[in-house]
Amino acid sequence: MGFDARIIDDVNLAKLKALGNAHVLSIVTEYAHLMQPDKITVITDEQNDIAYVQRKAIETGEERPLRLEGHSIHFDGYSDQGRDKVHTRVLVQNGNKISPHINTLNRDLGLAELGELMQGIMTGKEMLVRFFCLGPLNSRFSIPALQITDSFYVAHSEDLLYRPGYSQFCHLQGEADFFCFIHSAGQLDANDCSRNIHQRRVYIDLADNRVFSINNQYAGNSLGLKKLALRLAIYKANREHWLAEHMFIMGIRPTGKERVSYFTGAYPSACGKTSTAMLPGQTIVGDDIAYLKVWDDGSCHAVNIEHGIFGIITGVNSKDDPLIYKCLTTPREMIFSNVLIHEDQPYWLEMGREIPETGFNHHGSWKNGDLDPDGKPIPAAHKNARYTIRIHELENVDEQTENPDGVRIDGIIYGGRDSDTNVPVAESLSWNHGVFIGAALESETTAATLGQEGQRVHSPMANLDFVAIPLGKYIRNHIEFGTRLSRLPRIFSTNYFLKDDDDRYLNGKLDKKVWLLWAEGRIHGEYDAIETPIGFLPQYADLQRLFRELLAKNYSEEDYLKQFSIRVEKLLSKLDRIVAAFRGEDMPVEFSRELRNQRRRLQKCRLKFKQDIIPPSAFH
Ligand code: OXD
Ligand code: MN
Repeated sequence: MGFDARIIDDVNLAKLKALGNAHVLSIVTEYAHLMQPDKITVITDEQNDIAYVQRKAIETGEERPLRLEGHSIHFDGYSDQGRDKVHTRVLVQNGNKISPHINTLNRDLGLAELGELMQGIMTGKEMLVRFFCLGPLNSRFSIPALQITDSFYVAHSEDLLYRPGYSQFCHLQGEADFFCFIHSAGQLDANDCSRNIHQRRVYIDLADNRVFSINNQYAGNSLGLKKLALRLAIYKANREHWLAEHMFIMGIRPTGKERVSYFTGAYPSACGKTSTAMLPGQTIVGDDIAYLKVWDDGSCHAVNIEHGIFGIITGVNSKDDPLIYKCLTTPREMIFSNVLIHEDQPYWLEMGREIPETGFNHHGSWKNGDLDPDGKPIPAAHKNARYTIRIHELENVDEQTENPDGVRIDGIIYGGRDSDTNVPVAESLSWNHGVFIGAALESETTAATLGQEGQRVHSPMANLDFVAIPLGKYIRNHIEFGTRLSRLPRIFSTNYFLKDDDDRYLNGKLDKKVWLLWAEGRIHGEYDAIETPIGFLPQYADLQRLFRELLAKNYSEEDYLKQFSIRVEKLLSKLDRIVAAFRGEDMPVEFSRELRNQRRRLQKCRLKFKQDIIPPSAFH
């Protein structure tokens, strides 16, 4: 199969050939034949090529310029506003099931269906061939990634979010060791949104390190390097004994001390990963996806595989998020998605400013009170509206962000959206207990995925949506990772979302700073803790001092008791749910042992104290 000279000119062909990689050539040829674009454009790491993508995103109408220089708006279709879990499937051979929780499809059937749906899907369009690097350049963590797309918005977003990788492909010396993503937004409607949403498909082909995504634009579905690459990486990491995680990475810097300790944290989508990594006084390495490896000295190192943020904009305001707010309101290259546009300016929910009564949004022309075809009020902006920026735009970006060796990780946090069970912060009793805590993570669903919000779901390591291997294997990989480390990071749990009986949050938005600095202090032996059935809890006096020093807040003993008492019945019911959630999975014995021990400890304390809610002081 060769190239049709009518769709690729000599300049573009030369750029492809210069890579000296027959695998790339054959993939591009194969999908050009299938999708039949009018034109193929190859984008290298050259500034001219990159600028072309940004310019065309505006010229084609997929993005529209806004008032401030460099700002643009992209709209996804009204029913393309979150990750589509139903139509995202892992292709498996011979109808194998990976896990009851993972949506699979027979590979032959899936590929055949794609073959039909993708036939001629790029007719009349330009096919972009792009090269990126997942992770810092020239790093042993990093994975080259090939992206084929007909969406200038997708290609432009990836410019902001990922490092350029044409040079990395040259270093491959002809090898096939790269990930490959093939995307088409399909036909577009009058608003330049994907028209054939009913044919939206995201199929993951582990056998070929390839993901297909068609008839969609929402970045969580369309951008290969984001959540699609995470699935391929989890599969690869499991075979190669490292970890690919849904985690932020941040530097925690206690005031008045000359040190920084790096933490990673896994929280489900829209549960505070970005706001944690952006806490005042700390530094951000990444806010969404990290690769973790056992380093030569036996410690754990991690890199951010991205170099940008695709952040939820709802609730971002000048008081709570001053650094992000400043970025969003000053000139720079960035993309808003699914906010309200009024007189060429963006408005979003809970931004701390009045929102106009009219404008243009993800539904089209909008005025307050408009209803959608289902009779539901159309909000001014979508709750899952986003901003896309380069991480280096932020003042608090950590100086190690591009270090090819990553940063040494001393703490790992697992956090969910849990209104009634877990304490705000606890340290695990051991590595395996920490893995158990991560594996048992539950969270209430949010607008980041399509479907009902507020449902409690189980999400091991906040990664369930992306795990493409049996859950038992995934958890075993975490347990074994610990056995290879001679310097183990400590593992913590957090819960920012605890509520009282009247449905009011028990904590303020910034209280997380206290939890994190306590955790950091624990690593340096600065705080004693109370050993309880669920882990080590902070002592009241330490928190009281931290609240005063960090937030100038008077933290009362009454608040401490409400927040840190052990809710035995709720914790036991959670264990029952976890048992049910892992039914049918081949779980490692270490996990079963931790579960059994946790249950025993809770039952013992129920017997001993004969009450359901036990204050931490009872364990002194
Ligand atoms: C994200 C997500 O956008 O996890 O990061 O949905
Ligand atoms: Mn995420």
